[in-house]
Amino acid sequence: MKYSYPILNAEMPGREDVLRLTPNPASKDLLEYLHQEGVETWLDRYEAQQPMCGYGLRGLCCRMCQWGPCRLDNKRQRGICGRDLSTVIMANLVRSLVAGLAAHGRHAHEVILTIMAAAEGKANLPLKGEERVLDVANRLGLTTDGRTIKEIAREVAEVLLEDLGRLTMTPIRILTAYAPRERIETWQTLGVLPRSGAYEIMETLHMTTLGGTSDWTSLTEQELRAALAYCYSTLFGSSLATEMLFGIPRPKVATVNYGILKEDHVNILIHGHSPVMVEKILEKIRTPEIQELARKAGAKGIVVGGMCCTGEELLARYGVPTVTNIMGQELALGTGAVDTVVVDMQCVIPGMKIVADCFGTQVITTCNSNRIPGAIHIPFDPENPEGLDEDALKVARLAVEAFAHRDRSKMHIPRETTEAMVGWSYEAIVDTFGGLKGLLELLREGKIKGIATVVGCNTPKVPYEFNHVTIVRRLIESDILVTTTGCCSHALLNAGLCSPAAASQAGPGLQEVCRSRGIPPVLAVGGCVDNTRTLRLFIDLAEEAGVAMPKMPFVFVGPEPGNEKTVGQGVTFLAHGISNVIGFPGPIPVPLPRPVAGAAPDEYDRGSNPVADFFAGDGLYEKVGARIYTEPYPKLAAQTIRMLIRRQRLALGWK
Ligand code: BF8
Repeated sequence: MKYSYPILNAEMPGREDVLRLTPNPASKDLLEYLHQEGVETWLDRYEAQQPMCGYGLRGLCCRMCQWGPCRLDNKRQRGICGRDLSTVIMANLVRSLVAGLAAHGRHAHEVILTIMAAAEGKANLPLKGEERVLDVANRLGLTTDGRTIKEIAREVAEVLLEDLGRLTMTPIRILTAYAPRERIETWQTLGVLPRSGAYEIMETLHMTTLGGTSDWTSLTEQELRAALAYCYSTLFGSSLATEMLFGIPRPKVATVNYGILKEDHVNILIHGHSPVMVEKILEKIRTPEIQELARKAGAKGIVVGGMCCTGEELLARYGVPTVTNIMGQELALGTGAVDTVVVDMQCVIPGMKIVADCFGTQVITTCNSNRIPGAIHIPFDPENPEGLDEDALKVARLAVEAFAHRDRSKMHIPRETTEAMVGWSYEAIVDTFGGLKGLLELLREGKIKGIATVVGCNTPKVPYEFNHVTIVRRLIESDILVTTTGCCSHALLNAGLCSPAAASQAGPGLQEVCRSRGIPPVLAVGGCVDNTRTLRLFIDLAEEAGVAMPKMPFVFVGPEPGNEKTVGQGVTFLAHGISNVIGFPGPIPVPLPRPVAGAAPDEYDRGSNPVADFFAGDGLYEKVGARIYTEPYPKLAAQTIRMLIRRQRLALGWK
């Protein structure tokens, strides 16, 4: 590895490391091609940022007022206002968690308002997820008899909206409806039950501004409180609302990877997180009018490909092929074969537009929160949804018309395509195993040793997608079933690990389980907000086993942490008693072992700081029964996960 960071006890890759280790040949091919062509990507900008700031890397820079910025270290243990080191680290952490909460919250808000518009007949959208509407209504104790599905959906949407924005101390109703009793009691004892997503954002910013709390432990409590708001108001809010609108996904076979793009077809990429407008755009693309328009433009057909979480929504529901994730978005456009990219909200990096401009790719933005200079803007507004059909048709027309302007001399499409079985909603997983009892039995008898949910973003701090794929290969070899979402799932989909054929790479127990059911050892459950599907599975399996969640053989793994949204995912699972294994040190100083002066040469002080000790030692563990393990080397990370699962099984008396 090219860049050594002794302060983190870790290294970061250089260009050669990325090209050598990135597992998808298509990514390597495009990274090399774009470099040769002089097209700038994240890899160039990442190298230009080296060496990175040691204060920022460890969360030691305080920028929460205009007295500073203050950089803290062993010599300067307080900022100008007197704020101490641990308070600065925790304030930075909890602020990034609520930034992620805000992002998922805005996503949930759009989908919930769309349900209201659909229920009131303002938007031409059928409520395809009747099963989910009734299920959530029943859990909330709402009256369903004698009411239309639209009336019930409207009332459920009102509850979801209130959970997002309530300011009074009424517990989040979705939390009360879905969280296990044992956990609710734990959170009540800890005093970390949240009010709503919006309230916890306000309270976090309030607590951490100049002259706010100087007790870092109160920020660890706020971290848990905000994570629970993040989980039950924004993740559940987005995931359940999307299922109410568009239905619960079911397993299906699809083809993914860069090779789905075709030279002689119109190629349209959809990108972002909220699937509302793209559902309509997809509907329009499939109409005879738009298909005919493509033929007239000289195309043999239309390919729609997905990126990031919007891509995963369409993949799960309709088998629409996906191409790549956040760090692949520039590469996908670098094929020179994309006529239009339609983006909604989040994880759309500005670098994408730079590459789009190099290849003449048309960019269409559809969300007022995510504007890009030079893009065509056709926004969806759920409070004024009447124009949705017309706008979606406009986008479809523009996307197809762009085919005529493509510069064919610049096309470079890798040939790789990969088969995958997708659509693993909570219900699909449970049904596949013949109910919770069936899956629990496989866990008890050890054919499946444990379940790891391996999720999250990419980061340039590890070789692109290398940690995701290496860890998961090792886990399935050890009979650990994997669920996945987000950018990680794109890496695993493209690596073939979500195909039933990947059963051959699994250990004997998992292999038998997969082969007898015709399923893959890695289940792609959807976009990041659909981590709720795995969480519900963990909750219900623990309940079925009659065991508290922290005792179950489950692990949360984030091999390539990147976005602020990822912080809340990890803390959500921690709050439920599920330990985290993280693939690169987060913004907390890493305790570094040092020889003890005057002692024997093999005697080391293991090093410590209060915040790292809290998360990785006993502080958090004593509160919720889980801790964070950080391991940047993926084979060692897999070993840690296996060790955690083995320990849990031994304690449960499962062989
Ligand atoms: O929500 S995994 S980079 S795409 S934040 Fe973004 Fe991270 Fe990718 Fe979807 Ni999730």
